[in-house]
Amino acid sequence: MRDAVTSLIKTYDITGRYFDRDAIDTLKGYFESGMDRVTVATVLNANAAALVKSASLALFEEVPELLRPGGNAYTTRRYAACLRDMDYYLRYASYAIVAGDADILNERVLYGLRETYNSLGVPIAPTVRGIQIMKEMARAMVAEAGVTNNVVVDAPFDHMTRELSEVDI
Ligand SMILES: CCC1=C(C)/C(=C/C2=NC(=C\c3[nH]c(/C=C4\NC(=O)[C@H](C)[C@H]4CC)c(C)c3CCC(=O)O)/C(CCC(=O)O)=C2C)NC1=O
Repeated sequence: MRDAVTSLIKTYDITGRYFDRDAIDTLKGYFESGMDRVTVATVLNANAAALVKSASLALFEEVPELLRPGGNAYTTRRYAACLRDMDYYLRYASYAIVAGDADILNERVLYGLRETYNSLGVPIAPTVRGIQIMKEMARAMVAEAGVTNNVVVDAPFDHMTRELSEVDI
């Protein structure tokens, strides 16, 4: 698992180079946004349960057939699995925000996920929509806490969206 700093070191070490201008700019950007990252993680931690709950309600309002017989979130067990997945996405997003790197998402969340979803018939499009709804709600919450650096908030949610949506070849 890598963060912004270890990723950069790895890149430069492979070619045996000292940090150049670009590397220094990357490091500066990471450290300058450091307090924002910590604030965002704090807000997400404190509001995780409420955020998952309201995001899932919004999702089921948009896609009500998920909860109907034949829908993938139908039955208490699958409903609970769906909310648990949303909570995974949020918790790992908070880690990735602090790390400033998507590596943890690739390694712990996304690896093999599409295959699992496909084999269980979990629909990807509404899952992605759920991730986007959490992003929008997270943005609003952190804005109230004074953080307007949307890039920091958006990055992990958008990364998961991109990777999950990728079409099978
Ligand atoms: C930490 C990394 C991690 C992730 C991401 C993860 C996801 C994950 N979600 C699963 C199932 C599931 N995921 C969903 C989710 C949904 N169904 C819907 O209709 C909605 C669109 C959506 C919620 C937004 C459901 C309903 C199941 C159960 C499917 C089934 O067993 O039939 C499963 C299959 C095993 C199980 O049921 O626990 C995995 C592995 N597990 C992990 O360890």
